[in-house]
Amino acid sequence: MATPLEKWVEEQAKLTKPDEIYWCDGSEEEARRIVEKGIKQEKVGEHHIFHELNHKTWPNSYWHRSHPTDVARAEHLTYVCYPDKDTAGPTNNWMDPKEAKALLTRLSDGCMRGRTMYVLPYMMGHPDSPYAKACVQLTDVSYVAVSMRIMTRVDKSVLEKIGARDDFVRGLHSVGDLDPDKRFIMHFPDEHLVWSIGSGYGGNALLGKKCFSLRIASRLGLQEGWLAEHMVILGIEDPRGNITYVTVAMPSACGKTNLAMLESSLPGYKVWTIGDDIAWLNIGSDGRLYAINPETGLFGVAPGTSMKTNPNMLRALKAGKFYPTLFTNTALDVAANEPWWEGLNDSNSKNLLDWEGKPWDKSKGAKAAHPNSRFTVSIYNSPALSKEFDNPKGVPISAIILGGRRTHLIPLITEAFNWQHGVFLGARNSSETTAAAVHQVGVVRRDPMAMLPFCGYHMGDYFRHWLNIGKRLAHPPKIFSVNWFRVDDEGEFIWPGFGENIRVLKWIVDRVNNRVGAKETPLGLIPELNDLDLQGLNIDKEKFEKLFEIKPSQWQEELQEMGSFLNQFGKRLPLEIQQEYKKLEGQLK
Ligand code: GTP
Ligand code: SPV
Ligand code: MN
Repeated sequence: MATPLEKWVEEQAKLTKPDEIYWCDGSEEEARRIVEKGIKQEKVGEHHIFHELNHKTWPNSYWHRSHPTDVARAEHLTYVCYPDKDTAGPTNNWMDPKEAKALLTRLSDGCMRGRTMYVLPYMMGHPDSPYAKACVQLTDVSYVAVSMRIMTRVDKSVLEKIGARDDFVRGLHSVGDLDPDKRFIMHFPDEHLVWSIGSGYGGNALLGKKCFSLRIASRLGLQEGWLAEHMVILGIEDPRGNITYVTVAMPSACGKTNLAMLESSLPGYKVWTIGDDIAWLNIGSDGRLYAINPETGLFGVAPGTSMKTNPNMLRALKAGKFYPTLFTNTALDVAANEPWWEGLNDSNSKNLLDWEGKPWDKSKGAKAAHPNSRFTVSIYNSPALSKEFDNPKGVPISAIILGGRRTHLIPLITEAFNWQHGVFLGARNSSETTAAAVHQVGVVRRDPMAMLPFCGYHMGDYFRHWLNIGKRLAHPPKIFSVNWFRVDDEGEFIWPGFGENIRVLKWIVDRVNNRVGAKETPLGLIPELNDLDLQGLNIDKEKFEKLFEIKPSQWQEELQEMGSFLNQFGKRLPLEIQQEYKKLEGQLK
């Protein structure tokens, strides 16, 4: 008798009609064969899926260009499908599940003709972890198949784990004909199903990532009493050798990967990587919050990454330990056969192909690499990988940090007065939009807990869930907000960022360990001037003070926007959040 998994694969094949079905085992040898196929046979439009880069300088690395209309997450084409719209809430696109499936069935009929259907059994989380989930993704493109091997634990042993069970997580993915009018990323949380067609890019196509591990997992977390968050997990080692574990939520392209890989500028301090994008947070039997990273790879923004800003990332990209490393929509230095992007170095090469594969003419002013060009590399290639990475229990979290990209208003660092106030800090989080999703870049939008595009259900219920988790914690983490992006009158970033962010992390570690006091402001607690270690940093006092400036007159518009954003959650907005809002409004009058 066929198992539920076999039956499901057969049904999807009947609909999508691939030429062949290939069950992946997750081995390196297999990945090499799939990459080879992407170099020689498979295409995106006119060009092949992969181009082999110079393996002397960039070991095991390949260049990939996606379709020019398909370079970022498509939030406007992303839906969550519950029988009733209210469960999705006002911040998600919604479609009735029956209607959505009818539409997708029409679009998927024969969509894999002429192609191979790869069956990818994979785990999100370490297989021994009680929090891990067994999943299967189907895809018809080699780029997605090998990306999944980097980003998740693809392994044939997952098939044994699933066995005759029916509760595995399902993902059906096809690039279709890459027509943006036929592109949809649909979620059916009640069935643990993601169905995505028409895109081969990142979060639209690697269904274990944003689709399952955030949108659907956040819903599971609500039902089961845990949190799925858009967060980095890192360990901060201090000169005494103690390691403090923290998570950091920031919207897309706001610095999570950079924080996860941070090389400290302060002697004696070191950052250990556990995750750069997603954290699953569970309450341990000791009443503390424990975090695991369900992923095994880094899918990071290339532009701005250099030996100066993020040396550990460059080391990981050149390690070549785990096969393969991918570069998507960067430029190509033809003579050296190496990837290139703005900020990597001052390339003098006259022979660059841009991300669309066209000869690059610097004088025309266009960027050579797409602003959302990325690398995909195994976390096991990171020179700073924490020894706790594979710990099935996860690591105990002492601080939760929330951040965004704000050129004005938001201080460098603020500490919440308590958990409830911290949830409010998260609820009022906002950021200037980036190229990580298809939309206008650089406009301020509200982005609670950096989860606006990823919370798979009503955000009013989500805030309530956070408040409830806090009540269940005997030792709740302290909550902080950070902003590296405040600018001076000339529009230049005041804070040097990157490796210097360790100074802010150090203050957080000191606060968590009750080593320093803090100053009260209407927004929360901020450092006493002498407690933020600025030794060796060339920053003038006036500018430094601007990083903490709070002018009530400048806050009125912000308060209004915050208020109307929160109001849309209606009766589902917890009273506690309304009270915190009122308090802040009163203090900034
Ligand atoms: P996703 O993978 O989209 O979720 O994004 P992320 O939050 O991991 O973003 P990432 O670390 O890849 O950084 C995005 C951009 O922000 C890159 O261009 C970085 O160079 C830049 N960046 C990161 N940290 C800092 C910082 O401390 N200061 C400044 N000015 N820029 C930064
Ligand atoms: C993000 O956009 O937040 C990312 C990249 O981390 S993607 O995988 O495309 O979601
Ligand atoms: Mn992300």
